[in-house]
Amino acid sequence: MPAHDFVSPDSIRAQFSAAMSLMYKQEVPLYGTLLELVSEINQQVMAEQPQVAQALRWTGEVERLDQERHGAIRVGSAEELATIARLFAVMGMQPVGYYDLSSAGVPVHSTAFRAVHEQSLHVSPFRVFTSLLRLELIDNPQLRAMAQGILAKRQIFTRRALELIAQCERDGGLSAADANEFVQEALHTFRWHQEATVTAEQYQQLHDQHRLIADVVAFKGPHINHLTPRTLDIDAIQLGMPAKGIPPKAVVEGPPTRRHPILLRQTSFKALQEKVAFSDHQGSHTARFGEIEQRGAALTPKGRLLYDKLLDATRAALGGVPAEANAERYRALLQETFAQFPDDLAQMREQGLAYFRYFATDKGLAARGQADRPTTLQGLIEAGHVHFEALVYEDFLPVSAAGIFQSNLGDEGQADYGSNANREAFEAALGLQVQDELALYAQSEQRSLQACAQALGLSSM
Ligand code: OOG
Ligand code: NI
Repeated sequence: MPAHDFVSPDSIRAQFSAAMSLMYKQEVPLYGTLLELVSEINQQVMAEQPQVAQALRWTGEVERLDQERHGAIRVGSAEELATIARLFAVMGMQPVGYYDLSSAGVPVHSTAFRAVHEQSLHVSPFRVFTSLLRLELIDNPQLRAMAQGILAKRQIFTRRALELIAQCERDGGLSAADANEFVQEALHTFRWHQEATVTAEQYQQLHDQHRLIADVVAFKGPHINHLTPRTLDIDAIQLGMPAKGIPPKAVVEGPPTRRHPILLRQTSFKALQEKVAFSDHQGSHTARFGEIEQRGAALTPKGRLLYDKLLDATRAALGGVPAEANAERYRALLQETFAQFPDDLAQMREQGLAYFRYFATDKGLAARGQADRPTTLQGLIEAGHVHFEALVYEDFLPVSAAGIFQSNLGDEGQADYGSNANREAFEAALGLQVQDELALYAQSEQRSLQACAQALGLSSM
């Protein structure tokens, strides 16, 4: 088939993201309710805060907002992870970043599969936080062997999905008909299966070691455990959830409320109790939950260092884990500590704290031929020839992710695995190196500077 008859990976991803959302709405009806709330709040923000709406129009995010979401899965073996990477590659999703969750008492390490170029992200920003279970952190050798044995027997991909992945790798793409079929086949991997692959007693043993281990090992596949829409005002969501019958977790993870949001703020609601058919009798399992997020500026290494420092200082001042009892104090401490992080785009830019996108303004375009116009970036900005907006953060935060895991695993989910980051082992399992998210933001910023210079007829700025 000639290459021009292939559908773009970006459109396969957009299609898959929509199909996944539809499936999850059927599986977890509260997700549908949440989508309604998010849509109401987003419309309200767009109407009442024209500066927010205007910024989203500059960056084009306004067009991707309604379909923006991330999901999360947990796989059990290196083979599963490597094949998931091939499946996501068909949709133009690559592994970005390494997250160690062992230091937070969760025996997994993770990456985010997502598109990497701003044009692709514009078509579909769909991302999947993907965790690999670390059986090597389980100290009970019998249990480890049992888990390995169970995982070795399962096949989480349909035969047809595997064929289409191989075909895409061989030919360099998929036709529209094959892409449709691929989306349907790939969905099966992420579906909830009521039938467990283990006996009730095996489930209990796995569960006693860590609830997450049971969630990964006892089922036929890596069911999607949440799907997260993007809101423009997470505080309004947190306040609005109870009235819709959705009980939120105690605190919002991430930075505090700001005029100019940075990184990522997230909240979630508790997992569902679901009926499970073990190979011998009936039981139940809590796996799936809901989550909402608000995205803000991607930070430079300097900005990220400041964020991490201020978050650590807040937690140290709290003297414990944020929970129901100290939620209000945590919120106040966070707000107070983060007063040190400038809440002004121009200052954030001048201090090199965040990445930006640059746009030639009408005034700048009109001044193209003029000999006396400024030629430095700063000069062009001051003259109103160049406009800038923050580059949106496309990734995740390890401390927040740990908070999301914990809030859904319950207190018995706490365990101590020390600090065991092992990026090499993760990449060996993946069969690829994960990309450096900071380099991706820097490249995106650079491309926007070049395009801006070109539009203004300057060789550089
Ligand atoms: C993933 C938790 C992390 C996020 O948004 O930070 C996450 C999981 O529970 O599998 O999804
Ligand atoms: Ni999530």
